[in-house]
Amino acid sequence: MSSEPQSEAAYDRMRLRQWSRGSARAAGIDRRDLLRLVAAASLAAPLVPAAAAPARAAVTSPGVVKPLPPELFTVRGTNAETNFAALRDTGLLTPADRFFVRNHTATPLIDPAEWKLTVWGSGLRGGPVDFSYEALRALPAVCRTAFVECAGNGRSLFTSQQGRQVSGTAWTLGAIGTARWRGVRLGDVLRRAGIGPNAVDVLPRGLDAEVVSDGTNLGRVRRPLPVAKALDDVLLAYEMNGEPLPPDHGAPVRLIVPSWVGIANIKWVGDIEVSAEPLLTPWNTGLYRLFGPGYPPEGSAPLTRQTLKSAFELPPGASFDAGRRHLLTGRSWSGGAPVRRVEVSTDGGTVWRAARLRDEPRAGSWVRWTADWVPRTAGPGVLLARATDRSGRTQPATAAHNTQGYLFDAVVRHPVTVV
Ligand SMILES: Nc1nc2c(c(=O)[nH]1)N[C@H]1C(S)=C(S)[C@@H](COP(=O)(O)O)O[C@H]1N2
Ligand SMILES: [Mo]
Repeated sequence: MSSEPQSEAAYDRMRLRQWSRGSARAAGIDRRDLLRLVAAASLAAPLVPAAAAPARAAVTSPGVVKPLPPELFTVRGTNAETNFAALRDTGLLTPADRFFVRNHTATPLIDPAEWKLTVWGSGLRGGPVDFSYEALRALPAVCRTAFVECAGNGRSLFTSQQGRQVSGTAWTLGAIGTARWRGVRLGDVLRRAGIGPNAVDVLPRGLDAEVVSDGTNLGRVRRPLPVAKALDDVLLAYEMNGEPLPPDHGAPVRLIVPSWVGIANIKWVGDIEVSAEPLLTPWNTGLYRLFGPGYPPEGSAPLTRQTLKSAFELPPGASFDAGRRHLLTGRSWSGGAPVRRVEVSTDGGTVWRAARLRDEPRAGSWVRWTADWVPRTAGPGVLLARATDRSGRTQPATAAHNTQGYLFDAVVRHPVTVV
């Protein structure tokens, strides 16, 4: 990979130096509003305590088009979390009917015939270039299996497992899905648009409504990508699992940024600014950085790769018959490297044994695994799964706290009942 987190951190320090000298640009937002967001992000006091927003089944969400039956989804505001138990009978790929939805506002309905993508900015050799849907589909197509996972996936575990307050959507572990994406390389489009050697940031922007947060208009959803990542493995995708993209997942065209935080995967993309100067938006300043004690006042570098997690394909509190053999199933994934090993504990974390991996581990994807279990005694129990990836990272016992609850990576204690 050409863009490691270290180089992104170094790049971000440069971007922030330029910002303080006035040479990094606040793209589409008032500079004072941006500074206010950064200040608010470092406050430990949560805007929406996860504990005050318990998991609650609902059938509709304002702004999600597809049906959200409670056996498949838990609705959280404008978002829908996949119930992990609903993945048990699915393959490696997550069917669109059970793929989580994270909407800042609402799903727009866009006619591909009316749609176009405009590429523009100071990092191009010439003026703006438009691509129709037809023109994009006529470019060489590539396919890739990749997960999309919200940076805040697992956030509620900071509260339920570690007793800490965090702000944001109270996801459990279901803000992730894996699909086979088909589209064109972003790099091909940028080269056709005439990207120049001075380009440093690439800023895709969604066509969904402007986001208003605490009375501040943040503008439309947009987050700069360093040019090195944009030219590496990023897709402009128009198909998901062999079908045209569904409305909720970005139709007609979205970005797929393998292994990176979900916010990088801009849906309903309408324009892409290619900039010769570093860009700052709410989504790489006050949001999607780590804030709190131990982090600088402006937060960590913007988040890039996802972390390491595991989940059982079981509802919370699932019940098992004592003395019978059960097949436990689950999935593990990492944005850092392919998963190498998964271990399971059925006694609260004393004894660990290897789970059987059902997939060839691949970067940017998850692996399914199984383990047998014969519970002996009736009563409450806890199941644990712990993954290690090829970079050598193993899920820790506790996750490092940050005010917005990003990148939860600790081993999750899954409650069960033996009857
Ligand atoms: N235009 C636009 N793109 C967006 C978002 C959004 O609200 N608007 N949400 C982002 C976030 S935070 C995530 S986690 C992913 C979720 O993708 P999905 O809804 O297809 O699962 O989309 C990202 N892209
Ligand atoms: Mo997200």
